[in-house]
Amino acid sequence: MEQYLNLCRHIKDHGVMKEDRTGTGTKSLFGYQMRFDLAKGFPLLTTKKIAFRLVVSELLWFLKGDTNVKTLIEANNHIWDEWAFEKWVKSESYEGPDMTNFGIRAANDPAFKVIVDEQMKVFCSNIVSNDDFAKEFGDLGPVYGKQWRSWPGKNEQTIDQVQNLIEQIKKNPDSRRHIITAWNPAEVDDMALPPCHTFMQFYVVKGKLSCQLYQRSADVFLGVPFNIASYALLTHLIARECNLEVGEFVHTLGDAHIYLNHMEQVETQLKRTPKTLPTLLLSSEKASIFDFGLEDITIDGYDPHPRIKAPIAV
Ligand code: THF
Repeated sequence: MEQYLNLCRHIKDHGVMKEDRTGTGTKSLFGYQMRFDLAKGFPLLTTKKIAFRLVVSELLWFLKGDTNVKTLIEANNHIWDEWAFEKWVKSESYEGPDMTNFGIRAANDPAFKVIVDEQMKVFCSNIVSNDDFAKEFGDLGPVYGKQWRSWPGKNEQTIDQVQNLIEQIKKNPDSRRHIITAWNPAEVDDMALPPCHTFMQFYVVKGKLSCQLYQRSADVFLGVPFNIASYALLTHLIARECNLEVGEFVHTLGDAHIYLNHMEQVETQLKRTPKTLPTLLLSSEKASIFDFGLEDITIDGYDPHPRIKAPIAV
């Protein structure tokens, strides 16, 4: 995973200070590309520990067309909580302490973070125990799952981009139209967060399936290691379903940034030496990519350096 460390170094050396929506501040640059040969091991970062089960449960959540955080929270995956929580604390139903700009305030004020964490616990337990609450506040709007599996088309019909993609790869591998887009301009304003990984294209040559992702906004320390693993996994799953070997994952970034409150963590990581990449194991029992469960996807030989904590920008 030298590619990832090179990206960090490149932003450190050539990035420009840039303000952002979250108020955290970033060092940023525009346009960068990494390539991962998936035959050479599964690209799960080894210079810090990544919780692979969170990558898997998030991808399966997208693939099932789900947009409600209830499913993730029940799988003990909390990486999307903040965006649903934000809807709740801005609503009439919320009666707790003032949560205006809770993300940036919690990052700067440990006492306030304790209060946010308390309210977040209340939120998560309401989501799990109360179906009406989960329907109203757990849904993130028409985010990835909706656009991937049921993009609103003509005459009330919906388009299943993932199913269509698989069919087309099988029927017409040489096609230059193997595309899935999550960026739906008509619906972006209704999403809790507009998609960061916006557009992907698949490519088949010599029996190998490659995938390129265009990511408009890349949180290099927290998000990018997840995003690499997620799309590498998706490529493996689709290749398996189409009887192809895996080729490359090409990761193209738009605004590639390191949040200023992640700089120290990035430095720590740059001092570490990458280890051997793990291997992905997929169950051979499931016929369709849509039937895969958490237990069907595992990683073998993953021996990373320890976890490095960092606050998420909301
Ligand atoms: N917002 C921001 N600011 N960055 C992102 O990377 C991001 N995402 C998704 C949506 N909004 C985003 C969410 N993806 C973590 C990882 C991925 C996320 C969100 C959060 C995270 O906090 N990871 C911790 C571990 C968390 C845990 O163990 O629960 C880590 O240390 O890796 C980009 O798609």
